[in-house]
Amino acid sequence: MDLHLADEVRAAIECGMPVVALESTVIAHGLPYPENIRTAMRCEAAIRGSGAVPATIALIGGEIRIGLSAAEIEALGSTDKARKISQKDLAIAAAMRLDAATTVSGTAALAHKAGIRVFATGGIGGVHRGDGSDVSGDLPTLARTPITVVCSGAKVILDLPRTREWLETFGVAVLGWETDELPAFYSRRSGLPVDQAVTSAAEVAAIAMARDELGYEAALLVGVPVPAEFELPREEVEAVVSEAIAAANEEGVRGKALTPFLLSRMASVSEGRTLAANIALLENNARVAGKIATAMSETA
Ligand code: PSU
Ligand code: MN
Repeated sequence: MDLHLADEVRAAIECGMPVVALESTVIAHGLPYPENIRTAMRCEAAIRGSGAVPATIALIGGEIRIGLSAAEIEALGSTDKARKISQKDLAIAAAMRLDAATTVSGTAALAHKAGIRVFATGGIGGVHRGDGSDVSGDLPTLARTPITVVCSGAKVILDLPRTREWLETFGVAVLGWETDELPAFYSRRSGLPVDQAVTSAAEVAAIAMARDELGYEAALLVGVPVPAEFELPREEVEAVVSEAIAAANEEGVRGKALTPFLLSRMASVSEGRTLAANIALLENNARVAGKIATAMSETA
């Protein structure tokens, strides 16, 4: 299966220049139009501002694309036809020549295969609330993919303590960017510990390289808190989440439709404040990921 790398991304990988992968599910299913397109472009700009090359990943007509043009991002953000796919669906989407947006799971797998070492997103998937039978495909992919994922923790619609335990059990090391707690997406703190607080991109790069030298195959997760001015208080978030989950139960929304449903419901209930926080943390995570990728290529 060929990976189609954008020229700029291919050149950067070949010369050991820093590259940061971005997912496309957040564009196609996570944010409303037109904020999705604007945010995707701002994340790319933030990565460039940190000295790295952005590579947004998606499938177009079944072709695995590592690095999209602005026009391709625009197209992906304007259609509701792109399927949301995780790692398990990659073969299906490629063989069936589908247009598809990759989740954290699908993006991490493809980025690693392309030789990209850092990936930025908003919040990873995890163990959903309730009986725990809905567990995101993001988690098992992270447990077997040696890449560095920069995020603001897991999405707050999830059962965060169980998601944290899952990462512990399956050996995904969790770092806190200037914090000793795993961020809680819209909120800076979760009360859940990280394995190590870090204060610089060089520290993350050193840990990632030590992981590689040890031949350890799991991802390194870097939790970056949402910028303080966009933070929502946890109690307010809980109220919004409960409302959204109740609505999902009432409407019988399940499976992969659940996360997009909850995100959009919360945005309307909070009058756009969850959306503003989501956009701010995505852009900030992209900026931090760019710094980490730059530190990695300086020390490689
Ligand atoms: N983070 C965001 N918005 C999103 C997502 C993450 O800020 O829309 C997406 C990611 O692509 C993640 C997916 O992989 O939600 C998880 O969905 P699920 O629970 O169905 O695995
Ligand atoms: Mn899910």
